[in-house]
Formats: sequence, structure tokens, C-alpha cells
Amino acid sequence: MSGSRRKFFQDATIFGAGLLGLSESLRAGQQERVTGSHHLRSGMRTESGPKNVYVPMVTPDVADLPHEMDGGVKVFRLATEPVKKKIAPFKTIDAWGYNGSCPGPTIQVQQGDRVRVIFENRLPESTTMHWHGLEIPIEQDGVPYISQKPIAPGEKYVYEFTVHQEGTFFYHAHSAMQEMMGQLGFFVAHPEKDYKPHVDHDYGLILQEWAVLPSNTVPNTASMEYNWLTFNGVSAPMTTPLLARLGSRVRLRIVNLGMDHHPIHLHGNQFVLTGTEGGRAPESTWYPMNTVLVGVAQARVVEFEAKYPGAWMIHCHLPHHMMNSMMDLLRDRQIQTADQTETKAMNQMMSLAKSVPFEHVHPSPVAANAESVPGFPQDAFMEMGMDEVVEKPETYGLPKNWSAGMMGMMTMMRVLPDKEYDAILERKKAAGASALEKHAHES
Ligand SMILES: [Cu+2]
Repeated sequence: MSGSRRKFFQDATIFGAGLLGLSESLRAGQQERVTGSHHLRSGMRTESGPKNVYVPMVTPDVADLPHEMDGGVKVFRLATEPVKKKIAPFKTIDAWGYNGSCPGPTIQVQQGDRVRVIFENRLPESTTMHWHGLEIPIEQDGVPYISQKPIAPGEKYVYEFTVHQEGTFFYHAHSAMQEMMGQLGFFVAHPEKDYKPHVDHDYGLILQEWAVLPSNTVPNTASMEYNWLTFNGVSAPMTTPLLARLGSRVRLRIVNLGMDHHPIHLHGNQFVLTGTEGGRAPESTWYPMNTVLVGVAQARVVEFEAKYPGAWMIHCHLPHHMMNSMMDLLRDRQIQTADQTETKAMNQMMSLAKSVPFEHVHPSPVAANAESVPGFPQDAFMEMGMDEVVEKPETYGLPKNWSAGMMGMMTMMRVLPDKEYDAILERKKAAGASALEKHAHES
């Protein structure tokens, strides 16, 4: 089998998985399968021909968009539509997105590719698609009235362009309110020749914030007060942990298209900023940091050597983005914190737990005289251990109640020695196989 043909079948397998809507656990296995290596090590290259030297990016909790080839053109199909999006175990919102996904599925191409996107509008109002950061002809820029007519509900529109750049781009509706309803997705252009140094893992995170009032499901796109913060469309602890093999090199691409800037912090490691929304930065500009400010409409790409084993938090460091306001639950507390008693708070937590349902675990103790101390409670009743509700292969082996401290715009980078890394891979494979089997039975 020729290299390109093999690549086609690999793509078909990977993209097919996204097409079938298989579990995240199966999709998250992509990196290993595309490279065909079960023992990725720092410095180990993927050798499969000049146009296939990159490790594809994995977008945890978001699928890749499959494509077909039409001659030399990569053809993608995107439909924008309303999406019921579960952003937390006890919160589902009415967002807008693409192909049933919010954020939309990740598009991955390679520098030099000719790309066609057959776009369909299934929204109740007009829209367009903008290719953020791409240097393409004005006719493809997706700005209503200026570069094209708005695409009416039910209409199709075809975008086509050649990608001469490399880097981390994204696509989004070019209407402010639609952006805040969730209409964006990754558009990654892998370089013609692999970046140096080579990375073993490449991950993407999209930052979003939502204003969804208690008992509501529709985001208030006019609000400036956000109470739900998400990575790739989910709040912690629902965010799927990122995995890295101990000794590997990791790339993390972060994109922000909301109303706030987000300082994204990685625990226990230093990284270097290797790229922006404009592409790769020269190595002479790299300097160590562990918090990168991702401004609105920006992409930030960082890389680090995963040399310390552990579950390292990755989170926005704005205090109010490290939690969800939980107004659905702690309605009273939003107004009169000091009036809240442990009994009341616990009762509220229990009723929320019942609605999911899961066994509520309140892991950290409070002092006997807590209620007499001004300021109490602060974090006391926010911690909800819900390990079992968000369990997946990637959470295997985490300490009990790990989920209690995970809220809002948060995930973790699990740097794992071979044995533990392989144990999770095995679980992902098993979960993937059972998802495939389930699909076979259903169809
Ligand atoms: Cu933030």
C-alpha cells in the first residue's frame, strides 16, 4: 500500500470514528493510531512520507471533522444548527454550533492543501462563516454584506481556498451574538515540514463563557456576567483530562473567542510560547512561563517537556473562572452568603446530587464554630465529589474525590509513566471497541 493510500485509510478510520459519533474515549486514541506508535517518546518522529509528518491535534471532548477528497481538494461539510449541549452533569444548554457539536468539530489540514467547505445554514436566521487568521481571497472571508451575501436559513454556500499558512486558526460566524452562542471551531493547518522540536502530543482547548440564568437553558448573549466557563464546551470536572507519556514533549493550543481574556496556568511545569494565531514563532523568541494570557480572538500555542509525573491542573486563573456560579443550586447564597448554614447548604447539595443522580460526597471538613466566623462559607460547600458521574478511561487511577476541586475552566494534564499510560490506553481501546459494537447493533 502506498504511503498516501495508507494515509487515506488512516484518515478514513479516524474521521469515520467522528462521523459515527463515537465516544470521546475512542477519539482521544487518535494520536496514537495516526502515528502508528504505541511507544511515543520525545524525539521520536512519525515517518510516513513528506506530507504526513505531524501528530494530529486532539481536541478533548470535541470530534474531528471528516473529509473526502475530490481530486486534489479536501472537501469538508459543515452545517450550523442549534445544539443541545451538556456543559456539566446537571446543566444542559441550548447553544448553537456545527454538526451537532459546540464548539464545532475540529478541521485539520496541512499547509498547501486546497480546501472546500460545503456549508449549510440550519439556523432560523442568516449567518456566514469567517476563517479567522487565514490569508485567503476576500470572496472567502465570510463577512456579511462586505465579502458575501448573508447565507439565508436553509441555504448552502461553498467556501474554497488554498491554505498557504501553518498554525492554529479557527472558524466562526461573523456575527457577535452568534459567536457567543457557540459558533466557532478549530481550524488547524499543520506545517508542510514538521515543527522542530517534534512533539509527541498535541492538544487543543477552546475557551468559552456563558451567561445562563438559573432554570434557563438559553445563554444570554447580551450579558457581561458569565456564570458558566468551559474548555471545549464542558466545565470541570466533565473536561476530559489530557494525557502525556512521561518524557514526551507536549503542545497545547488554546483559542479564545469570548468576552473575557483568560490567563491559562499550568501547574508544576514551565512552558514556552511557540506560536500565536499568526503561526509559529521563531525559537529565539521563546521564553519560560507557566501562565499564558489568551486574549479575545487570539490563539496561544505552548510547548513543554512532560518530565514530572502527576495530574497537573490546567486552568484559567481568574478566580471567578475557576468555578461555576452554581446559581441553579446556591440561589440564596448568591445574595446572602453569611446567612447560609451548613445544614441548608448541604441540603441544597444533596438535592442537586439527587437530580443527576450521584452520591454526594462532601470531602473537606468545617470547624464546629464555622457559622460564627464572618465570611464563612467561602469554598466550603462548593466542593462536590462526583468522580463516578464523570468517570472515563482518562480519569482512571486518579485519587478519590479528585473531582471535588475541579470547577469551571479547568482540566488537567496527566503525565504518566509507561505502565499507567498504557493501562489507560487499554481502557480507551476497550471503550472504543464497545462503542463500535454498540453502533453496529444500533445500525
Ligand atoms: Cu478565565
